Amino acid sequence: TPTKGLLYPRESETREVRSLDGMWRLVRSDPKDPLQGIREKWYANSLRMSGKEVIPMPVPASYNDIATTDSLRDHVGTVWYERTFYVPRLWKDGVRTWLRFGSVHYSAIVWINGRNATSHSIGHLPFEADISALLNFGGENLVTVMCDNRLGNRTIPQGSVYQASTDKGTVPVQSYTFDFFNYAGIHRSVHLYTTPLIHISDLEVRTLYSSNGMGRIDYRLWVDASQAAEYQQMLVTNLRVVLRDRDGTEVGQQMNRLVYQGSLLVPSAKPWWPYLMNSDPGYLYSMEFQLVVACNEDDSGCALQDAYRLPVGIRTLSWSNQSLLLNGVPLYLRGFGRHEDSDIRGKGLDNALLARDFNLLKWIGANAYRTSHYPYSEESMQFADEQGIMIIDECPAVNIDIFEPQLLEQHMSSLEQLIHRDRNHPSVIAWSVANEPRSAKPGALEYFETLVTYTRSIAQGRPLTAAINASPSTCHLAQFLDIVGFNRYNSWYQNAGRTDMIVDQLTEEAESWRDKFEKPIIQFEYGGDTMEGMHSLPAFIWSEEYQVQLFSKHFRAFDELRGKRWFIGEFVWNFADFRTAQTITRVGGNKKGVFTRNRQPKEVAHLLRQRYFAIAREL
Ligand code: GCB
Repeated sequence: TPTKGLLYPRESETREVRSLDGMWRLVRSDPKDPLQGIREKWYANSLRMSGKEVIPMPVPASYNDIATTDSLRDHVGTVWYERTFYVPRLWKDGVRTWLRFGSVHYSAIVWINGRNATSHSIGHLPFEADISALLNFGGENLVTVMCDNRLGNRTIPQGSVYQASTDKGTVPVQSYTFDFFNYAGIHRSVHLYTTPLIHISDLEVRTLYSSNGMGRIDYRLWVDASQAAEYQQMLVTNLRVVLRDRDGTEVGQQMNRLVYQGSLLVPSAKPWWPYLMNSDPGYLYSMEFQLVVACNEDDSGCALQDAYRLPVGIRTLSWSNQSLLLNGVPLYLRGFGRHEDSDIRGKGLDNALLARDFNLLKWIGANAYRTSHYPYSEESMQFADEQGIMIIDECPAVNIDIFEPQLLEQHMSSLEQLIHRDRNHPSVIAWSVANEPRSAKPGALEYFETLVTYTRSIAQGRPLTAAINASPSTCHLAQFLDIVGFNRYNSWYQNAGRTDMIVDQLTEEAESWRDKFEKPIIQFEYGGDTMEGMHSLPAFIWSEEYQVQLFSKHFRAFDELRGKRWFIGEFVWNFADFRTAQTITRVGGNKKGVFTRNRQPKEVAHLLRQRYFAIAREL
């Protein structure tokens, strides 16, 4: 059992949390010599001593679009970040201090005061380290991060770096087959936080809701006492669990002696429901875990060691070869594929954007999205829990192409880290193990059999799916999944302009996935690029009219398919326009958004809104 915890940093009466977000300094290393900084020990002193240009760089944000040069935008290799911070004298004794990154893309090495603190690879996932031994308490500290954006054939996702001769000499060029821009940098928040010496290091909850109104929360907790003195470790540590409803009223309590797991029953529970399935969607309890040291036999004089509060939604998720059910009700998913992407900040976490996006999701009547093509921010997962938006949670394996053991290891690691991070979110209804892998290729069968068997062993009560673009007759992955998702661009990449072919082709394809695998079927991607403000009568590709026509035909096909209970969802590609690499098939980026990149509706948004609300009303 993995015990390495990555609990989201939350303050409590026993924990302090500080943000290290803000303006950092960045130095770009020479792409021809990405390891110069390591050789010259740039981490030993301020980057101002590196002799390189120092650029003020906001965190969180991608660094690519902040400056005005293509050399930073298209940089390949390493960049270095740093900032200083103070740590209170009081943190010296009796607590541990942790440094935690929400994500750095793609890989990172971190130093504190010139000494190595931690390293991590695979973007979009958090990592942390206990830095207590490296800090100057009551003084100034320096944190330095080397961030490397290079993708190779054993990274998740894959890419390749080749050398090209240019007017600046021979330089590395990054290529990749997925279309979203390979933004890089410190993409999510950086936190400094404390825990007591005996502290909760990890938590797992699973819930059930029965039709008689009984809720049940099974919980398990891991405790880290490794840095506590021996006499402290000898003290009997008990666990008190307190459940509070949304108003803060206590609705359950339990005291466990020496065991860190149990079940809490919640009579007349308020279940977690998705948006538009109930008048009070996204209902969350707060579950408070308290580690207490029992000083006396009768628990009098108990000392609180650590307290952590986890939002918990009580629901039952189940599935069959026909449907996916929440609290016993079959789901029909009205969804989107999305990206974390916006002007200037790239993939950097932005709360204004996050709030706007959820308002748009609700405005349009969606109830789900897929985190295409990588794990999204923890803050967005919390938002989805609260707003009742269901998540197909996808790992960063997009377009994987070469099936070999070292890649498989990374791929498994990305899923382990994703599931570990997100397993307690009620909004997560499935894990997606890949997007458009070359699943018809030799080697794919053994690869996916191993991958899926492993993922199933850690799946925490969720079904497994993937977004497939191979055909039912050639795909080696679909047979292992619980839900088969396919991506298909009828009347766009094939038969462009011929929206009259959509209904037949789509219904036939969905039927053949079903016939072959007898699993619930979802379309995870459909759409066409649409330039906002471009009009054409009759409809012509790239015009707003064409997007409307293409969607309308898909709706007709979906309506036919919905009659068959195994067709359980439709996902538009994409929620909003997004930045891509420079290619001749993309005008300023991928324009398949229903919303523009600055989150205003295209004409099709109004049509989709009518549909999503109409379906929601039927159910
Ligand atoms: C796909 C990919 C997605 C692309 C999309 C497109 O199949 O899964 O990442 O953005 O097609 O627009 O080409």
